[in-house]
Amino acid sequence: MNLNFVAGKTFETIDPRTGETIARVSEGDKEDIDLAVGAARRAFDHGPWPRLPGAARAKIMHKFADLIDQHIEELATLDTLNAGKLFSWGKAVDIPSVANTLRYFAGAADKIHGQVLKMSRELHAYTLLEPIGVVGLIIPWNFPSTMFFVKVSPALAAGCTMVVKPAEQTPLSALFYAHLAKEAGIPDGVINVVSGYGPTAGAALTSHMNVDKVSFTGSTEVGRKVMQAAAASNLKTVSLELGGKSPLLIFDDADIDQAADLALLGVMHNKGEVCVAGSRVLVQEAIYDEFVKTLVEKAKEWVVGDPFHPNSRVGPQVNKTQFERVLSYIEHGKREGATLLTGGKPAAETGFYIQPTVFTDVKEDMMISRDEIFGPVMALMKFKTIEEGIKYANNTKYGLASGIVTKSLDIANTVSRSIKAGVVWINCYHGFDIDCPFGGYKMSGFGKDFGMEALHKYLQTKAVVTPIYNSPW
Ligand code: TXE
Repeated sequence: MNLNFVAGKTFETIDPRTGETIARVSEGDKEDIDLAVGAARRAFDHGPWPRLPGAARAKIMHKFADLIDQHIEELATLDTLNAGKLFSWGKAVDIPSVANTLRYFAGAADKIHGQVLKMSRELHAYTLLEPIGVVGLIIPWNFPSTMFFVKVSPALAAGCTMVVKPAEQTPLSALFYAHLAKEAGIPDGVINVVSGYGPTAGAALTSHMNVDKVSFTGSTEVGRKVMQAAAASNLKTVSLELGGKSPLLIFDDADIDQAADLALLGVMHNKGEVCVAGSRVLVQEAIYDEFVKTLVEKAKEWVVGDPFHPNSRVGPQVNKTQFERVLSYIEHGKREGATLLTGGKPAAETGFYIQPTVFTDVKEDMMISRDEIFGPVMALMKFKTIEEGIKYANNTKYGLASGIVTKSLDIANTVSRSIKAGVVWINCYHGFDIDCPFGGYKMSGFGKDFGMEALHKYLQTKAVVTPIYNSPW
């Protein structure tokens, strides 16, 4: 952890409950990224981490996970203070899960091996899976802890060294994790955290000649810049987890109570600041009116309030920019002719709270149906046939997630094969597990986080070939 960056500059980080500054954080820039990449390079080329037996790396990762378990309350507090996330959820789910993410990948660290190949010529060959090298990990602000470990854990297990750039809105927990990494015995230079802004520190990482891979989570616009920077520098490999406008399809045979609960969970969870938010809810016409009635009633259960309060279900948007952005989408929705069923306004005098908002009469070409809003805003649409539902669901440039609510196995199987998205949740939503690959289709990006596919993003394959029987090859 380096709290004293080269230029000695700092930036403010705020509490979205009040908009007030809670800390000043060192602002890393290009020079600091250079130093961090240099440290990671030395640790990769000469240090112990990539050379340790997998079991030894795993042991240290387990210690890291145990330390997180010992600090659950502090870490959940930091993410609540800095990102407005629900404290009860952080304490019960987010922070314990990041410790388990480390343990999951620690379990893989000593099982990384290649294959013996069945060659068609008189050659003996096998593959080695080697760590890809120095990786740049760019983290978003909506899940500061989860996304930190979704990227750091497989990279550690693979034997990579890394430079992590947390989002400028939410640097606090990442700095705490850097401290715990040291305490756990992760050798110097393996995890380098540089807090700073995207266009400076982030861009320096993506265009650095000594970084071998960048794993990015953020907006589709910046994802494009990341690829351009990689192409223009050393052709480093890139994986991108970007935005979404995910559909939840509710069919005529659905249990209406369950469907309304899932629809609200899909888009209100984490105040809608979720890349997989089920922000387009498509309901088959026979149950539409009854569904809407139930939904509006149940929306009242999504209580907006201080994220430290146990009764709150919707905290504040992360900052003023996001707050204003969401409100401006709501205004667009009204102007475009959608009907506001509930919500639509700020929910408090201070802080960045927004009422859970539901629009109906939404048309496919409206902005609120096309753009990722990243707030507690649902766009409701009606469809007639299964084919029409599938067509609406796929009418988006994104393809991150989707959901289906039905009792029919036939519908579930047919529709899940027709939707162009990286995950289909049937009769559930946000059904995440670290063992389940997660990542987008289309402009939601490529390369999976979670699951063993994530480990392979941080590995590369080398073929080793030797002749047999005095073969001339
Ligand atoms: O994202 P950015 P923003 C979407 C969501 C949100 C919108 C804007 O719709 O409303 O993006 O959010 C770093 N080179 N998502 O502007 O800028 C930045 O510092 C390298 C969806 O905050 O993409 C931060 O660490 N890095 C998303 C990270 O990128 C750069 C989560 C994300 O910030 C950079 C976040 C650059 N030129 C926003 N510019 C998801 N998929 O979950 C910025 N960054």
